This record gives sequence, structure tokens and C-alpha cells, in this order.
Amino acid sequence: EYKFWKTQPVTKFDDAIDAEGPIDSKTVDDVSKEPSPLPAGFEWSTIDISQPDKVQEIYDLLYANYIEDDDETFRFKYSPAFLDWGLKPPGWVKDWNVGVRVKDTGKLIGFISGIPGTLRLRTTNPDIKVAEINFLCVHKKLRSKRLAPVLIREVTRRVNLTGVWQALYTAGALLPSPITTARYYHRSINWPKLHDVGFTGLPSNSTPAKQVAKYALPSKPTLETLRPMTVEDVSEVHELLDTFLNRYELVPKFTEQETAHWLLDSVHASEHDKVIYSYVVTDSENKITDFVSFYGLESTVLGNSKYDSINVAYLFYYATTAGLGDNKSSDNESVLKSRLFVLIQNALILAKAKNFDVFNALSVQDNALFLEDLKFGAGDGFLNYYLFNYKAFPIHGGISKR
Ligand code: YNC
Ligand code: MG
Repeated sequence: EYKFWKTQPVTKFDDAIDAEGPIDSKTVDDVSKEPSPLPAGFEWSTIDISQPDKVQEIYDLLYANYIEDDDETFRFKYSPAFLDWGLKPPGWVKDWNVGVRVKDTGKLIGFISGIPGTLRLRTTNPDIKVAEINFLCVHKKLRSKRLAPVLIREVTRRVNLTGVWQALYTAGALLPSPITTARYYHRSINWPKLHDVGFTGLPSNSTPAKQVAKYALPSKPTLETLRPMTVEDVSEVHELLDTFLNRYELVPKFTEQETAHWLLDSVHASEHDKVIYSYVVTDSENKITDFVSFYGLESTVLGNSKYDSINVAYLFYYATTAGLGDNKSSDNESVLKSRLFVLIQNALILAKAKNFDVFNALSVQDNALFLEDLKFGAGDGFLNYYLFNYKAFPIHGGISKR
């Protein structure tokens, strides 16, 4: 098994890891200058995502063919605005958006993307240049024909040609070998709709009215100085986030420009195109003490007569100055815990005001401190995190990714 993955520079399930670092070392001279051939009838196509109609083509492929839950009830619906945000961070590389088309018709039937980034793995490996690989998709009618390995090899070749040798990716699929696995948690906001679409069941000891009461939230934020983050806040938030992320073992290392990109919508975004929601909290001297962010990503509801989609918020980055003393004392831990409770509760309140139906979070970062208290329930879904061409000791939380 794992006929393809066996050939790749990734850790095997039973590898004993004695040291961290790259698995293979190559130079750009070793990398083929030509793409590998596709089966007859298909051709390579770099998707120029600076053109809106090309982003729309990716959207159309993913809309009909991307990730579904195990019951085939929901399918991720990455919007063109989301793809614009997710695929165009500072320094994005045109060539890393790889498509496969049917030669005769030009129809896009396969896709994979890469974006550049930098990771800090503990204090020992603080500067790993990676490609973050995402949106691998093959049209439903062309599954199980080994097109996925061809796409993966091609994006690897294009990334390698720029002198980048490592990659970060996540998948529900179990491949050799996860560096960590996170679980999805869901916090109902619009319980009746979630029940109607089959997202959530009615517990046998409850009633719809009780469920609605259970998930009730205030109509306005409770943190008085909370406000939307603006461009003026970028350098302060950047500093706060960078410091806060030092708590974790594997994290992105953002430049200020990257912080701005990942936490703020482009200035041109209309309310309809909004993807990312970021808020700051300030003290009496107007210094930022906390920030929290979430992004919006709908899922198509498959085969439901009442609803086409559910509107889902996903917890993204957050940071606080609370409880960040030098020692990991239980005092610090309880200060952090109570602060995160309020901060994330305010995110739930804002998400409700923005008409989100459910709020998702993963079991990463410090999320275990508040998930249960804020009435998140454990989901069926798991997300595996992988590094390509890099051996690492196991990670115990502390990753965040779109
Ligand atoms: C997957 N998700 O094991 P073996 S996540 C990686 N990621 O290989 P075929 C996957 N590999 O076991 P199909 C994978 N799913 O023989 C399957 N595989 O070694 C492996 N679904 O290929 C699988 N999107 O073409 C097997 O399978 C081989 O036709 C089989 O296509 C798979 O974006 C897929 O879930 C996923 O569209 C394209 O099912 C298709 O089934 C599909 O016969 C719905 O493939 C959408 C979906 C995946 C979302 C994602 C991250 C992708 C990471 C790819 C790996 C990147 C490595 C780093 C590259 C850069 C390196 C540098 C530097
Ligand atoms: Mg295939």
C-alpha cells in the first residue's frame, strides 16, 4: 500500500526519529525542467489567478468536487473571494497554481495549489521555508486513475525549481505520517437550521426549545473596548501574535505584510466578499491587549429542499497578553483560561451577529482551555498535519492553518 507515498521523502509510519531536519537534499540542477507527461487527452495548465475568470474556474471545480463529510451531506464551498485571499498572500507564485485540463474541451478537471510561507518549529528550527499545499482536487468522474500523484509531483517540481524543498499540508486522509492530528469541534449558533440540515441531532433527553436556550448568546460583545481591527493596528497585532505564538511548537512566522494579509480583507472587499473577521481589545491607554479572528467558509448542503448551504465561521488566530508570565505556573494558566473564555465568547457573539450558523474550531493551540465551557461539541472530523521532506518529533498542538 501507499504505492506513491512510499516513493516520497516523508516519514514512514514506523520510522524512529532521532533528529529533526530534511530527509533528502537536492539542488535546483537536479530538478527536471519539464513537467511529467499526463495520460493521453489531458494537458497541464498554469491557472493565472490574477484573472477573476480563472479563479471562477477553480471555484466551479471545487464547488462540485471538493471535500465532503463522510455522510456526503456537506461539501466545502470555497468562494472566489476566499480563494483570492487564500491563494494570494505576499510573494505568491503564479506557477504554483497547477491545473489539468481536458485537451479537446479545455475543461479544468484537476487542481493543486501552493503558497509560500515560513515555519518556526520550536526554538531549534526557527526558519523553515515551505510551500503550503492546498486545494488538491480531481473531478469526480476521473477518480482512482492516479491523477493525484501526478499533480503532487508536478507541484513539487515547480516548488523545487524555486529552491524550496519543504512543504506543509493537511488532509483528512491518513498518509505517512502525520506530525499531529487535530479534531474538529462545533459550536451551534443557529440550532434549528443545523438540525433541519442534519448537522446536529436532537439529544433524546432534550427538546428543540431547550437546545435553542442552551446555545443562546448575548446580542452584543461584552468586552467594552473590542472593535474591528484596522490597518493601523497591524504592527501592534503582529508583535502581539508573534510573541503569543512562541507558546507553541510549530507556528507560522509572519512578516508584517503577511499579518496584514491574513488578518484583514483587501480594502476593496465588499460586505458580500468578506472572508476574514478580526477584532482587537485595548486597555485604558489604547494599547492592544488581545485580538481574535475567524474566517467564513460556507458548506453546500447536499440534497436538502429547505437550505442550499450553511454559513460556517472557523476560529483563526488569536493572542492575549493575559497570563503570559515567564513561568508556566497554574496561576498564569488560570488567568489565560478565563481570558480566552471571554475573548472567544465574544467571537461567538460577533459570529452570531454576522449570521453564521455554526462556529468551528480545531483541537489546536490553547483551544482545549475553552472548548467545553463554551459549548463546543466534538465532531466526527479529524485533520492530519504533514510536513514534506522534513523529519520532526511529534507536535503537541500549536498549529493554525486555513
Ligand atoms: C490527499 N488528500 O493515498 P498511495 S487535502 C495526499 N493528499 O496514493 P488517485 C492523497 N495524497 O496511497 P483520487 C490524498 N488523497 O497509492 C489521496 N491521496 O501512495 C493519495 N477528493 O491517487 C492516495 N482533496 O488519483 C494514493 O486518487 C493516491 O482520484 C491515489 O484523487 C485524490 O488539498 C483526490 O479530498 C484527493 O478530489 C484528489 O479524491 C480526490 O481519489 C479528490 O488515484 C475530494 O493519492 C477533495 C479532497 C484533498 C484535500 C489537500 C492537501 C493535499 C496535499 C498533497 C501532498 C502535498 C505534498 C507536498 C508537495 C510539495 C512538496 C514541496 C516542496
Ligand atoms: Mg485519479
